[in-house]
This record gives sequence, C-alpha cells and structure tokens, in this order.
Amino acid sequence: MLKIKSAEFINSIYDLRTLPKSVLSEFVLVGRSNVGKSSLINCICNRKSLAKIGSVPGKTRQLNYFLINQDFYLVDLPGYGYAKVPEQIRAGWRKLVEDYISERENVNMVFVLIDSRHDPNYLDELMVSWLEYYEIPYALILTKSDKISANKMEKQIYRVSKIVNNEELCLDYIPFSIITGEGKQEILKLIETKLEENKKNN
Ligand SMILES: Nc1nc2c(ncn2[C@@H]2O[C@H](COP(=O)(O)OP(=O)(O)OP(=O)(O)O)[C@@H](O)[C@H]2O)c(=O)[nH]1
Ligand SMILES: [Mg+2]
Repeated sequence: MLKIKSAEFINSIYDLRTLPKSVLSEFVLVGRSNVGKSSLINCICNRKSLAKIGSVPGKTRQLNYFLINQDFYLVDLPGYGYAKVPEQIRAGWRKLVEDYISERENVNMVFVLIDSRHDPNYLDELMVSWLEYYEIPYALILTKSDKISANKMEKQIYRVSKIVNNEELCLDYIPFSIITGEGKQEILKLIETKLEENKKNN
C-alpha cells in the first residue's frame, strides 16, 4: 500500500502561465466549496493542517499544489458554487478550472467530491461532463460519510451515478470520512495503481 512519507505545500497558482514546469503526475481534487477537499488532503497525508480548512467558504481562488513523496502532486482546485460569490467571479472560476483541465497534460486523474448528504448539482454535472469530454479518468468521492447511514449511502451512490455518462472513465465511487477514515485506503490504492500504470508506460 502507498505510504505517504512526505508532504509539502509548494505554492498557490492564480495564473495558469505560472504552473510548475515539472512532469510529475497530478491528482486533482474538485468539488463545491465546503465539500471537504482540503480535509481530504490532510487526512490522506496524515497531517492536521497541511491544507487550510476554510473558515470562509468560497474564498479560495487559486490552485494549491502539494508535493507528495517527492513523486507526485495533489492539486486542490478552488471550490465552486458558493451562493454568495458574484457571477463575475464564478465565470473566472469556470475559465481557470476548464483551462487547467483541458490544457494540463500531467493530470493523471481527478477526484470529484460530492457531499453525501446532498444530491449532485449542475456544477458537479458540468465538471463530470468536462472530464469525460477531455477523457480524464475520475473517481466520485461521497464525503462526510459519518453523517449518513449505510443505507442512505447506498441510495446516494445510485443518485450520484446518474451524472456519469462514460462508465469507463469513472473509476470508482468511494464513501469517505475524515472522522472514521472510511475510504482513505481506497483513495491511496487508486493513486498507487495510477502511479504504477504511469511508470510502466514511461
Ligand atoms: N463530519 C465531517 N466533517 C467534515 C468532513 N470533511 C470535512 N468536514 C468539515 O467540512 C468543512 C469544510 O471542509 P474543507 O476541507 O475546508 O472544505 P473545502 O472543500 O476545502 O472548502 P473550500 O476550500 O472552501 O472549497 C470543515 O468544517 C470540515 O471540518 C468529514 O468527513 N466529516
Ligand atoms: Mg479548501
């Protein structure tokens, strides 16, 4: 099993022209504000505050790069869909994220986080449709699983599966919680498998 031996914050990117020049694989986290992206990074890296847990949701406007094991990056994308964000900023988010997804060749796979207490919204759907259009593999992570029953989770997985059109690109559905640790091993396993695939192909 993949062991996280080192994890460090590298930088925040506001402008895609300043992306790292490296050829390391990037594993990307996307999802609504407050869904738990930063918490997931801290949890899988066994760190309390590597990624900042936002006190003000919707404030993150940048891509945050974390270098793991000197081998790959975790990339925390700005959260979308926070109601209080003005339309102009939302349009900026769309451009930044879609340009990144479509142009960045190092993107290995994307974790799309959806709060397990809520149905996916049109921005989750839009994200999945971009990933499918650009043929980027992704996994759907149902976050905060500690807040719902196993029964409810099963139903929620079904509802989330409705936004998937290309099942070959959707690698997995993973219930996840930072409280119980559910899903952590599955996420590490996915990363490990992808890294191994890469090494074989290079
Ligand atoms: N109960 C529970 N709470 C969680 C879990 N994951 C995250 N949270 C809480 O949800 C809130 C938002 O978490 P963040 O990790 O900051 O969410 P984010 O997606 O990074 O938010 P933005 O950076 O604003 O886009 C915090 O108060 C977390 O403590 C979980 O698995 N269970
Ligand atoms: Mg965050």
